[in-house]
Amino acid sequence: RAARYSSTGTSQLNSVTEQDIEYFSKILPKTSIISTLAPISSPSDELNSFNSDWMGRFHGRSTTVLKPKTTRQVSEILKWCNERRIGVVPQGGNTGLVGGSVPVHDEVIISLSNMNNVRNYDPVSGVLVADAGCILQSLTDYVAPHNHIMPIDLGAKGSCHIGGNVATNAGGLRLLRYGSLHGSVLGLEVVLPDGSILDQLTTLRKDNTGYDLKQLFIGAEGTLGVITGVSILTPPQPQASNNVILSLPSFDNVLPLYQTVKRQLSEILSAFEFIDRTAYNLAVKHGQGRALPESETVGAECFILVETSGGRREHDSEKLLDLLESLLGADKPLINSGVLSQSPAEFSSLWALREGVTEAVSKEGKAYKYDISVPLASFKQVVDDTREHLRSKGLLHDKAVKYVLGYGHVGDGNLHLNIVADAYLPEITDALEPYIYEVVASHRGSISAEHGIGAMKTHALHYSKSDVSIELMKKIKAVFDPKGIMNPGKVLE
Ligand code: FAD
Ligand code: 2HG
Ligand code: ZN
Repeated sequence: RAARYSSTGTSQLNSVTEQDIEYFSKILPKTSIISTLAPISSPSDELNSFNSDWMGRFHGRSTTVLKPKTTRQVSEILKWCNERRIGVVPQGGNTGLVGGSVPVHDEVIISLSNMNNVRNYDPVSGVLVADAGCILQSLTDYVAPHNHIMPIDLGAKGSCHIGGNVATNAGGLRLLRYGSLHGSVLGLEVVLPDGSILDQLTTLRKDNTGYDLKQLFIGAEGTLGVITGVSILTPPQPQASNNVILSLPSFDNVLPLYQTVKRQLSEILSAFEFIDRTAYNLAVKHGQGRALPESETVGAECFILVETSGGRREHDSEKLLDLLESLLGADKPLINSGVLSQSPAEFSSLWALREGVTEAVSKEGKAYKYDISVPLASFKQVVDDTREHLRSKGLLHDKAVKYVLGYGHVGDGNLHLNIVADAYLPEITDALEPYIYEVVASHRGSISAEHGIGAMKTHALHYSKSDVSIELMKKIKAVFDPKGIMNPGKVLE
C-alpha cells in the first residue's frame, strides 16, 4: 500500500546525512540526538518507538530524532532542514490515531518532549502559557492547586502533549462544555519552516487585529510549522461533578433522551457520551472501569454517560436525581436503569468505561478507526450497516474482523466507528474504503470529526472538502512551506 502513504512532496526531499548530524550536534547536546548515522550512531531499536504509531499501524524509516529544548534550537534545526530540503515530522506524545506523527519515509523527527516547562500562569484570568511539549495531565496537575482545570480532557492525557492537542485540534470529553481549542487557545508560538519564529503567544481574550493566523495552526497536524508554545484559557474547577451511566433498551431512545437531559439539566450538563453494547463489553473485558451490576445491564442495547458540573453539590445532585426519577417513572421509560456514582472512585470508574474503550480495543486486536461526524440519528445504522457489509464480504470471523463497535460524543455529533481485527489486512481495508467514506459523504458528514487526516486519509479528503477548499489549502501550505518539508504526506496528498 506504499502509494497510499506517498506524497508528491517527499520525492523531492533529501535524506539526512552524516554532515547534517554534524551540524545538529553543534546545536544540540549529543543526548538530545538519536541517530543511526555517524557521528552519533545510536542503536536502531531506540528509534523504533518514534517510527511507529500508537496503534502499530503506521511505520516510518527515520534515521534521526532530534529533541530540542528551546524555541531557538527548533528554529536553527528547521532553517537547516529547509535549506537542505530535509523532511521534518513534529512529534508530541505520539498518541495520534491517523498516522500523522510518524514519517512516511525517512524524515527527521523533531520530538517536543524536552520542551516541557510552564512559562507563566495567571490564576486570576486562568491563562496558562506553556511549552508545547508539556503533557496534558501534567498541566491539569499544575493548574489544580489554583482550582482550575484544562479545557480539554482525553483518554491519552497521560502521554499526549498540549502542542499535539493543538496541532490535531483534539476534541475529547469536555468539548460539550468548553468548546473546541479554536476558542480556548489564545495564542501560539510557532517556528515556521524557514526558521522564523511567529510569536503570537498573546494572553488576550480579545484581539481583532486582522487575520487570526494562529487558527491556521490549530488542526494543521504539523504541516505548516512546529508549535513551540501555547497560551490557553483554563476554566475554573467546577465545585461539584457527578456522573451516571444510563442503560438504554434501544438506540432509538438516545435522541429523545438527549433532548430530555438537556432540558432538565440545562446549565449543569457537561458530557453526554455514548457507548454501544459491544464497546461496553470490551471495556469490561479489558478491565477499564468496574462492570456495572448485571441487573443494570440486562437488555441494554447501549449506554449513555451523563456528567454534570456545577456550582453547588446539593443543587446538582437534586437535579440529577429528579432527572432519574422522571426518566424511570415515565409511562414509556427511555432508560432501563441508571447507575449513579457515589464517590470519587466510582466517578472515575464510570468514566473509565467510556474513556477506556480505545485502550480496550487495542488490547483486543488491531483497530481500523473511523472518526466521523454524521447525524446523530444514524449512529447505530452506520455501525450495523458496516458490520453487515463486512459479513457480506465474508470478513466477519475470528481470523479477520472480530468486532464492529460504535461509541463517541453524542453532544458533538461525533461517532467513533471501530473495526477490530486480528491483523491489518488489505482485504479488510478494501472492504472498508471507500465504503465508509461514501456513507459519510451521503450524509454530508465529516471523515474526520476530531482525529485529523494524518497519513491515513489524505486520499479521502475530497469526501469532506470541495475541490475549491482543497486548492485553497494547498495554496496556504505553499505560502508557509514552499519547499514542502513540513510533515510531508500528511493532510494533503
Ligand atoms: P502526536 O500523536 O505526537 O502528533 C499528532 C499530530 O500532531 C501529528 O501530525 C504531529 O506531526 C503533530 N504535532 C504534534 N506535536 C506538534 C507540535 N508541537 N507542532 C506541530 N505539530 C505537532 N483525540 C481526540 O481528538 N479526542 C479524544 O478523545 C482522543 N482520545 C484518545 C484516546 C487515546 C487512548 C488515544 C491513544 C488517542 C486519543 N486521541 C483523541 C488522539 C490523540 O491523542 C490526539 O490527537 C492528541 O491530541 C495527539 O497528541 P500527541 O501529543 O500525542 O500528538
Ligand atoms: C475517544 O473519544 C477518542 O475515546 C478515541 O477520540 C476514539 O479510539 C477511538 O476511535
Ligand atoms: Zn473522541
